[in-house]
Amino acid sequence: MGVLNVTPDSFSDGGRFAGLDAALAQARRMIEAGADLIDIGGESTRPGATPVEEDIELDRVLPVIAAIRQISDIPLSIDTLKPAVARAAVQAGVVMWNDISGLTASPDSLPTAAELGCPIVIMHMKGRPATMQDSPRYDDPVREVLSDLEARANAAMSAGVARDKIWLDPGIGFGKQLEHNLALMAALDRLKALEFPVLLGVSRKRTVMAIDPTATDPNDRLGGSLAMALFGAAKGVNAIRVHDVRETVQALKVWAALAGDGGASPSAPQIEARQIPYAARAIV
Ligand code: HH2
Repeated sequence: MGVLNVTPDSFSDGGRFAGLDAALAQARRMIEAGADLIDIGGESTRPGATPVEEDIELDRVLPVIAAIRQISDIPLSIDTLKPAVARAAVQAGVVMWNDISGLTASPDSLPTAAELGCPIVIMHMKGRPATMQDSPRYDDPVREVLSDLEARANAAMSAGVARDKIWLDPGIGFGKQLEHNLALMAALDRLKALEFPVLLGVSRKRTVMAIDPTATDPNDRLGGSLAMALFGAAKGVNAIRVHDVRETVQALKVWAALAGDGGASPSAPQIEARQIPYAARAIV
């Protein structure tokens, strides 16, 4: 899943793709680089971000959706907290709703998800972007995140969302410190065991800087992002949300070739890694 932020203030690429031409050119690059899905966002959710008004968000994302629909049939997802934005995006041709609040941001979120009938990413977030990194605490991060995600999936199904439309995402960096993120990465196979497809977003995140303090610039976090992406693939995640599509696709291809052709018989997670592109296509 390639990230297309049409925002002035996203943490790693804010302002770079805010204009229509730049956004379209970036979409083209990601498609050529092998993205299976493009996630369009019109509101930054970086730590400390302030929310944007609905009409501003719509003005940012709808022209970009329309322009991409003119040049490609690549599946698109909309990264939004707002049910009205999700609905307008789906009417414009988007096929997936990526909601970092796990359908908790508005009382309309659950009924809208059921009404739209498209795949939904339910991500775990503790708190809200403005304050989520103000010393988040967990007694047992893995148990708490998994049980929250399971509860949100159950709430979605009770509201009428079909089970096979639900994706889960541990929300790396959303109300979590380094030790929480590392514990969740190590437990991705336990998340997979809930039997929903899993999306992982680790690209250029502060977790990399927490391990390599020299990587203060998000654009200097590619090595760490690739390490986390491959680690997630080894644990069987079904899609990986990334800014650097070409580099990530290359890393996954080389790793899958090594896993498949290296002599030893591939383990179950390695076989799943080779199916990542197909998994995303099949479910969308
Ligand atoms: N991370 C970001 C935004 N949306 N959605 C999902 N499902 N999972 C994630 O990990 C995730 C997400 C943050 O990254 P980015 O979009 O690059 O930054 P910003 O929120 O500043 O626009």
